[in-house]
Amino acid sequence: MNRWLSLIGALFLLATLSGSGLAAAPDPKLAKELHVFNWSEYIDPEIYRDFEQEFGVKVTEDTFASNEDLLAKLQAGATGYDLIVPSDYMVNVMHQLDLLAELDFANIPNFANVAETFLDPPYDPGNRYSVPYQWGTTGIGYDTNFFEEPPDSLAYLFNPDVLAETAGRVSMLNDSRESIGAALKYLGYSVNSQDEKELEEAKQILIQQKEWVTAYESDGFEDLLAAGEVDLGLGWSGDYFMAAEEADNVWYTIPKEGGVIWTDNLAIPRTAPSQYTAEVFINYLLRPEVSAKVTNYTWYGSPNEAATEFIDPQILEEPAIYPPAEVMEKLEFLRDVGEATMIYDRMWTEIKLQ
Ligand code: SPD
Repeated sequence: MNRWLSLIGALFLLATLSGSGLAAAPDPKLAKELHVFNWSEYIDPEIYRDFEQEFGVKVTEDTFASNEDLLAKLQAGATGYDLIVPSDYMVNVMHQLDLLAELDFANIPNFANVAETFLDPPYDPGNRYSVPYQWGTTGIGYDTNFFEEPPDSLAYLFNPDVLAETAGRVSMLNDSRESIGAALKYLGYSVNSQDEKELEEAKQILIQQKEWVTAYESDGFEDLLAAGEVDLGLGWSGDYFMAAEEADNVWYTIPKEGGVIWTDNLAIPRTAPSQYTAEVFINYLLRPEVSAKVTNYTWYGSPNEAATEFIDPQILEEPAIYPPAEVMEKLEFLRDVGEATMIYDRMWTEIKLQ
């Protein structure tokens, strides 16, 4: 009798556990480890730990500071990464170079949560190689102790008279496309110009600006501002807003001339050791609560529509994070500039060596 009671008890316990999801059988197709190559400070580290707990997959992360660094690393033969985070134009570049794996959306059903505006982007028609992760803008971070009014024009970064007047110490992104793009925009040109004359003008503007530039920095530019080491800088919206959570002298504005808007994406290198595990992780990141957790940490926009109700209202209501239509109209996506990429790279080296 006692044996029967224990057996019934055990069966009851098993049924309860599986009903609560706790006893889900481990998926034998999952790898033990997942290697992510990401921008720094671009995910709440708790998300890696939560995924590890639920799926039994240990996630390790390396970081890069620009799309060009990411590309160089893959081209140099780094084959250990399962998941990478290229921006829009870089998805296109990498696909052309046959560096990306085609995604199996049967493993990513939560892709249905992505807002329609982010589907079928020009850099990846049909989303065959990429899933949008976060989006944001490139603009001006500034020290509110130094500027009473927001320095809301690219003239604050590039016009020598304005710079002389404010005597601002400036940091610029160590990123050829972004910094040259900002100079092009200041001159009234497209951030994707392939015109050699326009590019030469932008180069001269960036050389002239060097008198005020104290750092070319893409990783930690917000810390320079928070520490009072620079007075303003060109940088990415969310990084400045993250710093503003701790440092009340930091704020961010989108220049009135406009600037760059971008979408960073989840993609899988063709050489990934475990494509399936990476797809399961992408699907996990697309859960509404998890996508919202990313945005509540990074202060960047989420392409996940189903996540909106879980995002901190302070983020949703901040016009420099979710800009109104009239500001959006002035923003431009960086595009693959094809052979002109070589001109951008050469110019960037020359500017920094001057
Ligand atoms: N700290 C994460 C920053 C991510 C920025 N990605 C922007 C790329 C725009 N070209």
